[in-house]
Amino acid sequence: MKTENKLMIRALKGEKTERAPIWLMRQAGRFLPEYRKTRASANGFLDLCYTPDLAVEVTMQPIRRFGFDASIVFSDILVIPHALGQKVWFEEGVGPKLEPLKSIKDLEKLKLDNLHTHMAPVYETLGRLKEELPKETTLIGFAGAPWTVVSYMIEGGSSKDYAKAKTWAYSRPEEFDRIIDLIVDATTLYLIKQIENGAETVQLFDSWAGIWPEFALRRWCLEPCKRIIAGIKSVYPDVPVILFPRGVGDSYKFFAKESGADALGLDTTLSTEWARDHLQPHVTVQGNLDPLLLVAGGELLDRSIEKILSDLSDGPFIFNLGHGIVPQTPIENVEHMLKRVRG
Ligand code: 1CP
Repeated sequence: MKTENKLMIRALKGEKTERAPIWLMRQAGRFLPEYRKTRASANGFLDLCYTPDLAVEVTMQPIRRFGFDASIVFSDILVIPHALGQKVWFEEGVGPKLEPLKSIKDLEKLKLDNLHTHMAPVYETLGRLKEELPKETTLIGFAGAPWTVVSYMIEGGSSKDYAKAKTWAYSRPEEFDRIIDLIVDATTLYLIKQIENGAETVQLFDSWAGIWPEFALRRWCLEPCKRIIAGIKSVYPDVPVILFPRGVGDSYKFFAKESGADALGLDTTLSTEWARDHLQPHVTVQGNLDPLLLVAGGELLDRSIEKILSDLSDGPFIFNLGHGIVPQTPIENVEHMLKRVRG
């Protein structure tokens, strides 16, 4: 099937489709027993990302089981700092760790030169997926948005309050701009190359966008994402871009009108009625079931699915969660949700 005829792409291009396409953020991952099995056979998490045989396998697993309308390539947002030369590792049971940037001198050690060589396995994975996926399934490439990636680069891992990164931004904003700029450049090149290798749309994850006051949100989230999207569109004007500025509340409006994204991922807290009235006239919307409703199941799950569908199905819409699926999600609840969404 031609890309432009796929359900997901038609929705991304602003069409109200006969039914909502559905995929789930973090669909290839720890809630599947077959993922845990492949993961155990790999030599750590990064090995899984950089070994095409394994990355193709775990990307295909949720498609085989559930037949989602879209497939997101298995990788991680932290491959970008890794490719630039920062030390990145994943501690079992803890999560991602990085040797943190402590001063602007540390930025000088990071280089764009090896980006495509480092990412060659990811590009190969995309190319193979394009061949292997069912003909109607859309292949999604992705990257972290600059702020979200930079938060890990400065904090050295996950953070509760982002105090180091925010203090750096507020006290030496021009330095902080330079770090963000490097990630803008790397991410633009990386996503263009993902498209060249088979990605039919790309999603930018700004998972931690919701922690900034408005002026900073514009400077370090909206503007960098806008530049990446413009960079992609200058080469691939017809490839739709999805942006997920999680947690930004009312500011979703600016992202809808100014970012250049074709679609916005809505987080769990956003009112679907508000999104219908303020966002859907400008962009396709994607979301936003609470991942923990999918864990709990039952009546509240059913009512929440119905509400999302009834509020958003009159315009361009993609059904998804409001954040990534969690490991403890029962598989039967995912099957149940799929039936409800597909009717
Ligand atoms: O032990 C394991 O198996 C590792 C768990 C895991 C997985 C399955 C990590 C570590 N990353 C991933 C894959 C991943 N990460 C995908 C692939 C596609 C898929 O699973 O379907 C994607 C799209 C991501 C994106 C990602 N990584 C984000 C943005 C999305 C989001 O959920 O907000 C973020 C913030 C990360 C960082 C990261 N990598 C891994 C973890 C556990 C985290 C989050 C840590 C934190 O909460 O700070």
